[in-house]
Amino acid sequence: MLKFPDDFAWGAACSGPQTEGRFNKRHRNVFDYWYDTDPQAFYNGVGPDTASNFYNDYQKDLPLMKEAGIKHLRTSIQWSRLIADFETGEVDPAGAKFYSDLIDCMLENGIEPYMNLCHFDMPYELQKKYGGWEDKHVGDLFAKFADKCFELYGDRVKHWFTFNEPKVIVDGAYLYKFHYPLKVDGPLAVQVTYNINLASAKAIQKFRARFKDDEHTVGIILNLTPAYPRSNEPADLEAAEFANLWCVDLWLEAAIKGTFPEKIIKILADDGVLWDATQEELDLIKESTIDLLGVNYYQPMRVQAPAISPKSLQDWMPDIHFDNYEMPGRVMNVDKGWEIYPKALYDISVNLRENYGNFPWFVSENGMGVSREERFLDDKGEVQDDYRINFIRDHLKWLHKGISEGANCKGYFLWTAIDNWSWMNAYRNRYGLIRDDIHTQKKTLKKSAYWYRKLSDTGELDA
Ligand code: BGP
Repeated sequence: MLKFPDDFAWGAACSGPQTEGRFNKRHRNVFDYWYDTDPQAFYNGVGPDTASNFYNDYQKDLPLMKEAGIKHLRTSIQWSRLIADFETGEVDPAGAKFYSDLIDCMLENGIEPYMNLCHFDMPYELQKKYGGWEDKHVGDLFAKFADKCFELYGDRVKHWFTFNEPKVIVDGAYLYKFHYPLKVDGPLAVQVTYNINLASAKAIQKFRARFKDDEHTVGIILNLTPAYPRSNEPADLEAAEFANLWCVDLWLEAAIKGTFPEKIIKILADDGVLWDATQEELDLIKESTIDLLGVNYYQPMRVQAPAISPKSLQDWMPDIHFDNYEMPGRVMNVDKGWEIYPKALYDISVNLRENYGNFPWFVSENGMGVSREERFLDDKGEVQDDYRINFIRDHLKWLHKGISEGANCKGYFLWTAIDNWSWMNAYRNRYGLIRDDIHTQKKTLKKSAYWYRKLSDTGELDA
């Protein structure tokens, strides 16, 4: 039996665009627009229209989450739902009321809200008019939206986050074509990387102006996928060093220390693709650091030296510095094609302890997506998801080891509470403690929900 600290936060994470459905929304985000114009780009042609119907169902869903032991819930406020006019920041009354009622309902159910402000969901209008994060002005508009959220809900929401996995916006929208606007433009990806960090700092500046107490915290949620080299050959080590700098440390250092790693600045400058930045902006980033870090972790990166290839500096892509490789013998989640490597959570805890002043953090996403989960329904209609229980247990064992060695980890939020819609996978990968039968819209606790409830009630892991 492993015991977690008494004040350890047990929770789950989800997001507005993946759960609410498009009901009563004033504006479209980029995914809504993309789905309207090309539904077949989405798995089985299923888009975000209904999602888990959380907009209509939250009063029933939250008590179910409570039953599953979820005491903290991270979701997001959709910019395209809350705001009527993006330039002025004027709110849409129905959107404002929805989030207010939702927060009240969470609190009534004893679930503490953690609110995130961007879960990949750029309003389409801003993408069209400015190119979204390509234009620094959109960062000013984002800060205006953030400030509106702080003003409206800061009395009840104490923990705020500017972005979820901003690196995925860069990867999906500007490098590898899995998020709208589906561009492949390395130098632009570098600029967007900077612009998002700047936008986060601008939102944090608004937060600091509004909240002077110790109770409110602001943070960012980063997907930390540590890169492990294929071998100890210098070229492989160099590839892993670049991958860690570009994918992990660039974001971590900007958020925690307000600076960018000198090594990555040098590499980008040598490659001729360093972002455009002013001293004033860099000063703002320096003074607008976070209080609490959210760490999403699903799988590691396995990297090797890049193959000699026609990739040239003219077409700059981060890939000129590293290639991914498939490590023989790695443990795979067959359904998802993702590697399962729980020890990385421990490695992350060591990195944060040794290189980031033991900065406070929590696991803001970790979970297992399984397809065709109806395979595991028993005759009472309960999903027997022992694989999920094992997955969580294995990750928590390593996390516990990190904590026992001094890691400043404050909690564990599972992805996710109720099966939800996702960008490319729609409803293929089921992650929830609660099953959503999308045909009948019936929601039922899975076996893992009862197990998670016991864990969160006692803080004891049956390891
Ligand atoms: C993370 C995202 C989540 C969620 C999860 C699972 O990167 O923050 O929004 O979707 O991945 O991904 P998927 O549902 O595509 O399997």
